[in-house]
Amino acid sequence: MAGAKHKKIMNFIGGELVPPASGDYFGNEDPSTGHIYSEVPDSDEKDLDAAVAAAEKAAPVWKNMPGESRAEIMHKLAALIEQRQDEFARAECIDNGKPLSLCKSVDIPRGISNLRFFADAGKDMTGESFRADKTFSYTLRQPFGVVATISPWNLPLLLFTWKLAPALASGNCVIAKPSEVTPMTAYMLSTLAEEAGFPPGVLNVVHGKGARIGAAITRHPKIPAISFTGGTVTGREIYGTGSRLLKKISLELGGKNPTVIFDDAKWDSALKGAVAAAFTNQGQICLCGSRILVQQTIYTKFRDAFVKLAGAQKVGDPLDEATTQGAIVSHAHMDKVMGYINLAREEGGEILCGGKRLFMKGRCKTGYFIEPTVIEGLGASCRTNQEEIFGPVVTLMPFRNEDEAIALANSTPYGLAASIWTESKERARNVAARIDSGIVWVNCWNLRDLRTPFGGMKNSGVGREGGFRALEFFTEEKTVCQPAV
Ligand code: TXE
Repeated sequence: MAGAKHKKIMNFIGGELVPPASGDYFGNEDPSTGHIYSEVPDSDEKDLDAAVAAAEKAAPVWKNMPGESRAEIMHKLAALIEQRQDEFARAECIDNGKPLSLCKSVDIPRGISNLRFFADAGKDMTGESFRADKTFSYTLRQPFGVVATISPWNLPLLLFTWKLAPALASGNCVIAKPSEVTPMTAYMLSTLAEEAGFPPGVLNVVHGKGARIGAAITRHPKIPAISFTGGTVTGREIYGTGSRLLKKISLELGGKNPTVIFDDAKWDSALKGAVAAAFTNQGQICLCGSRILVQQTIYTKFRDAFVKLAGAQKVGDPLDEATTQGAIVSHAHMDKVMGYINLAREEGGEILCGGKRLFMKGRCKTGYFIEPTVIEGLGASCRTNQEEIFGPVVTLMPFRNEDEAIALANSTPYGLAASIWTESKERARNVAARIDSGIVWVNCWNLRDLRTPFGGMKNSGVGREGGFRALEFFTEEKTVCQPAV
């Protein structure tokens, strides 16, 4: 139970920071110490009803505001966060356990650029026109009014804003639910909304547990569209309930992504790229490359070099700027990841490095750390190679030729991302076309142009986000038809 001395996070409803209607809170841990350091509102239907009522009231104001004015407010919010970048980065680091250096270089700057990008993109939304002998038609893209976003813990502010920004920019009022595991930076953002100029009710943040407030959002009759990022099991549940109620649902789910190394790849960049894809954010990114497929001709050499770099990762206090591997987000998640390492052993895998929970000295001695772990000797169809582990754990598998590489790459129920490393342009084109995933990186990993579509095939999701796709998701298209003159 959370103690009274901890900082209380508040919901943000109708322009006010408010406690949950029930008065109930639960504890929020710093995973690098395992200590509770703040309290999270355990919101329920009452809080959601209040948020929906506030959003409905604000909907005409926000919808009818000129796009330029909406963009100005969003830019102001981005600037306010930017002025407090260090504070946000430190808060994200403590809340999630990820290295401070990563929060400073990726999470917070990308959160800010999400707001800026969609503020501007919202102004460029256009319709189409059709002229025929007897008709002239054109389309309008109009906001739903009230929409919801549900986001996960792995990139808290980044994914919170990735959904919130297009929803707002396209003229909707939003009920945003951040992960209960990492609510802090979404809360901090909400404290700046009034100063940024958001009319009360346009942006509402309700905190709490997925099974309670998340499920309430999914079944709420006045929320016609929900954008979700999280686990595949949760996504399936939201899709089930939401689709029965004929809601529009966007799902960005898990991955089991291949990193494919051909023997003509540039050695250093392929090696470093594979390590970054494996272990960035302790492997807790849906885009991480957790299955490393290496052409047989270079397999042994690559394996040895990869294991050396994995072993050289600096696991430690996330607040230490030299740390490259921070804490795993929660005790429960650490147990899940350790469970998979044990499963890999049972399935006959050989642990080449790592494989254990790490106990730090000093401030982080009770924190949740796992050694970067590399496994070989497992077949493509075992559970270790089929299920999303979402931790600093990768497997290595050899392949002989392009066909075998593609078969292995496509051998899981997921299809989110892949990276391929080769100096042959023809091979890159060929393989990219045949891999079943929403994005294929060639000789790079995790580079993003925010205008491009983003999402997964198979169990990795439904629909595409990014650029105009996200703005389209949050709007209804209307055709206006009149006699041609
Ligand atoms: O995510 P959840 P969890 C994967 C990863 C991880 C697994 C489970 O493999 O081990 O998912 O993680 C809200 N109705 N990813 O359990 O539960 C929840 O409160 C409505 C992949 O932490 O999917 C949070 O805000 N909402 C991933 C959000 O859903 C519900 C990122 C995500 O939580 C709900 C995170 C419900 N019934 C985990 N239950 C990625 N693709 O980036 C939960 N939520």
